[in-house]
Amino acid sequence: MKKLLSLALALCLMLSLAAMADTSVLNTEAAYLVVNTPITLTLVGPRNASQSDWKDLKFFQKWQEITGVTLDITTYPEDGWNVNLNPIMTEEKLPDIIYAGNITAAQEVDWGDDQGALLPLEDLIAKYMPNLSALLEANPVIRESITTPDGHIYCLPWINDMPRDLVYGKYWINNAWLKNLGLAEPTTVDELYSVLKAFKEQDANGNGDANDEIPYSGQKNIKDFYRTVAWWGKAISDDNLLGTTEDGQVYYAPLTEEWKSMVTFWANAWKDGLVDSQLFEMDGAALKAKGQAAGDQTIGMFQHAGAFLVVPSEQNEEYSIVGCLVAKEGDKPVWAKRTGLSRGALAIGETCEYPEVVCRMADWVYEWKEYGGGIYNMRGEAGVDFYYVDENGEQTEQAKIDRKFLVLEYTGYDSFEVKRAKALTANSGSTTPGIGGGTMPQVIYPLNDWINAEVERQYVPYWRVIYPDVYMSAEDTNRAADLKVQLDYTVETWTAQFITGEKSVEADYDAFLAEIQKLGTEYQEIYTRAYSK
Ligand SMILES: [Ca+2]
Repeated sequence: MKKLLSLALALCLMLSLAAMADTSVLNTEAAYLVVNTPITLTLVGPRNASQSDWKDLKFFQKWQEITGVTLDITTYPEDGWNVNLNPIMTEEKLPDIIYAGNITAAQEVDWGDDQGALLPLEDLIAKYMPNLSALLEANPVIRESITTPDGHIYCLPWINDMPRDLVYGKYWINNAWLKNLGLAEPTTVDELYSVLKAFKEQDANGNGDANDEIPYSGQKNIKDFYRTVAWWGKAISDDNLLGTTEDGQVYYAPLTEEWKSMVTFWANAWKDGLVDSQLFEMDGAALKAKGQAAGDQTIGMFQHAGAFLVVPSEQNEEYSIVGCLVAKEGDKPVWAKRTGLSRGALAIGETCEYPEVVCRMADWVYEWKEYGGGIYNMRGEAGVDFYYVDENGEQTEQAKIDRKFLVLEYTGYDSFEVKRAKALTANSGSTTPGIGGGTMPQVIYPLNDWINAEVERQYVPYWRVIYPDVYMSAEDTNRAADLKVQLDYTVETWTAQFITGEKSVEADYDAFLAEIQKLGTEYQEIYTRAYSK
């Protein structure tokens, strides 16, 4: 027993010595200054053509200043970046930091799990990155989405938590017309159908002409139709038309019965004149021209990021988001949520001598309140590149404390985005590590407040990450990409033809299913395999 105890003591001593040795360069006391003795780290990344030399950007200068680390920065043109990166990753001495490198999931698996050229970061994150750790703790789906099949994290992500950016589509309906006609907001697909019919038949804009209303308009974007399959319970990711049921079954939506319901709904709406007959010839500019045409408003409903991007600004709040409809009362509403992640934003080469220092440095950009790194990465320096203001746009002392809204300062530049790229940060044009979005102080822009409020009201209560970011083998990645090209084309062609009546849902739907059955099933199987890993 005594022997065991002393062994345990000796082990403890060894462990604490190891921990001390491990952190001898790292200053764990200071918030900013992370090294006790000056060190130099190499950093490589792809420079976007819009950006100045990275060494001249304020972010990199500040990063070095507050950490005491000198960065030896080498950038390559973004075009052809991989041609440069691939040989770099086979060198004996790897770069310490690969920054904004768009490292793909397949590269992570290859260079991380298979070749060991990238350093596994999960233990370092737990130990040295309290800000990122807190985010991963609060959002397990982020951790899942950045963990490779072998259970390692090789790359830090960019995390966008702005709710309005996390939904794929926003369907705006004219609430002034609803009021004019004494109609309630629709909650089922049948109610929506009745509303659209009333818009068409009952002079919804009240100008005495019962024929100038377009119940549903839009631009030529087939996904605006696809996405509404969520109203029948099968929400999808825009990118691959995949989703998961609550018990974790992966589906490729065009193979489901709900897809047929969605197609039937819009085919009927088209036949009844409820959909803009010019929709498939219109681009975004044409839709906007229609929404902003002089005279009475003629559009009842449309899909867009914000109503004011189509209709005049003063009508912005006359359009509400159509809620997560259900096929029949009592069904559970669902809407697809993005993970908000861009993976592959920062990795550490396996030969890096000071990975704990890199992690401590990188943790700066996952927080903005105490240390300001998250906002510095996006907006530059408070009081110089932007000013905190109250909700009225006034610079007050209280606004500096509240840090809710800001105005941007870009004197001498065409826009703040140009200033970001030329003077401030690689975050303009590149996917850097860090956070952006909902928890950050907002650029004051009242028109967006309405979008935010409506997204909170109509989508947030029902949304779910419908298909997370996954890792696949190179073979599966290639096969899935091939299948996607064929499936996307076939599904789009048939769906558009069903909607516009060129093909009959009753007579031709089985032929459509037969055409996608084999490839669609294989596609679904690949993603089921990736999801269950
Ligand atoms: Ca009218």
